[in-house]
Amino acid sequence: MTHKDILKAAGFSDAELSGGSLAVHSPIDGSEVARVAETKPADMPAIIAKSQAAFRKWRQVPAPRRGELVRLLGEELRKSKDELGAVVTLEAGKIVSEGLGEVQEMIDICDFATGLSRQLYGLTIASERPGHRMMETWHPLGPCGVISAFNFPVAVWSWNAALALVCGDPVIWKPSEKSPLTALATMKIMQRALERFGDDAPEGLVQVVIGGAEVGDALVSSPDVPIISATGSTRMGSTVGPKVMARWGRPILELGGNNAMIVAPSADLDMAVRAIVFSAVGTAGQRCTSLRRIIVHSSIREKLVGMLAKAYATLPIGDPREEKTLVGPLIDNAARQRMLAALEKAKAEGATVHGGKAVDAGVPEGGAYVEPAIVEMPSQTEIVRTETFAPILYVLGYETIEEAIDIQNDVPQGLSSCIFTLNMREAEFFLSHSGSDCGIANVNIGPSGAEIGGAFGGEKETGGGRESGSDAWRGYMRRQTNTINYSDQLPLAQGVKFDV
Ligand code: UN1
Repeated sequence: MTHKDILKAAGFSDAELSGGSLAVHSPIDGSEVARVAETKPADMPAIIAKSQAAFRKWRQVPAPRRGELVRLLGEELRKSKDELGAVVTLEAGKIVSEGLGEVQEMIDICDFATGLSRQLYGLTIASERPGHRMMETWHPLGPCGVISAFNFPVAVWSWNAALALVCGDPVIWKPSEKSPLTALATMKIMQRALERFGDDAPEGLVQVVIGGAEVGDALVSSPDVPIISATGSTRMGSTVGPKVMARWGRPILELGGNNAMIVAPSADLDMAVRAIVFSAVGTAGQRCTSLRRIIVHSSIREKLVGMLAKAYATLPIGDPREEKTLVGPLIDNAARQRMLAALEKAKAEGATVHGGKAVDAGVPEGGAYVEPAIVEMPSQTEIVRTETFAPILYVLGYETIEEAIDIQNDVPQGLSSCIFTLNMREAEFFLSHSGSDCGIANVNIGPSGAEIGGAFGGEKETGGGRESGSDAWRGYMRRQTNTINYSDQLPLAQGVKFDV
């Protein structure tokens, strides 16, 4: 299928794809596939006002009914899985199964949120006063701005949107400027769900805004958008977070990662190698959760590096639409330049680099293809502590498990982590309060490819936010503590006497 056919199949008309001011390029071959219209910054106040008006209606719709909308979205996504997955491949350069996997992640969170719509539970709390009852009620909070990144152009929106919608919050989505088409294609699917749902859904319940910093800033700065869920770089988060806080909004931040795997002497190395390769080179190393560091016991370091070098030598790099391909392109040439520069820096810091060259033969012309790199480091230098969004895997050695955990934690980021070991003491120590300091810590499984059922996010420069499963829904609601007196007395808490 040509680029045009893919976009047609996703429901785009020629008019939608031309005449706009934002040029969209496919990382597959660097070609321009569309020029989409951008939202005027001057229109943002009206868009936000529409969302506020939708909020006043939507919060009155019972939560299980709100869940029905999300259920329908899940149904529509099932029907359009192939078409949307293909747009993800076209616009983000993901291999076919990862493009489809991303849509599956959307379907999964819709199922999760539908069930959740009947489970927005609050506590009942024992009151210290006779004839009193205490409880917690969870109420909708208001419009939720979602700022998403190119690397998970649709799944991350759905984690936020599915929860926000069942929680009673309208959604305004600002996708990455690099991936507006996947967002617009998703909105077409959302529209079909809204039409089937009927009049209970107010106009403006789910909106998308296309554009750059100015459009994003309108959301970030508006006190009428109480929740801002932003995914992207730590640099972006360090501007967005304080701005949202300064106007007393609630930021949910999912920023950079620098995810490590500790490989202990007892590790099942065949399994470890499979996990390493998937998480280090999958999505061409462009996941927040991509594996960036291996911390391997010195007794098995040489053996593991040998096994990895062998596996890396067979990696099919190329057109992500071809079934055999495992490593597609980087998002653009600037990303490739950043990778090459990071490798140069690593060399200057004492690295031995395997692979990591630009690939131009046997791949579509115009795309930024690279060989994934294995980089042996003498120690955890500055470049190792920096997140480079590319398939670079740094290898570090260790002697004791305490040392391994110190190295693992000694980076500014705190998203995902894992250990490969068959030693129960090591595994439990890794998961303990003295172990990994990350939001995600796994045993005998890589750091990426998390299921939607768990809370997703991490500490330190990762931003502290949690999205997706578990009780992440609480981030989209306001908690109200209620004390009810059903007695004919007015006793004060803490036994205070204040008789008049
Ligand atoms: C991201 O890279 O921003 O765990 C999200 C994973 C995916 C989500 C990654 N479920 O790799």
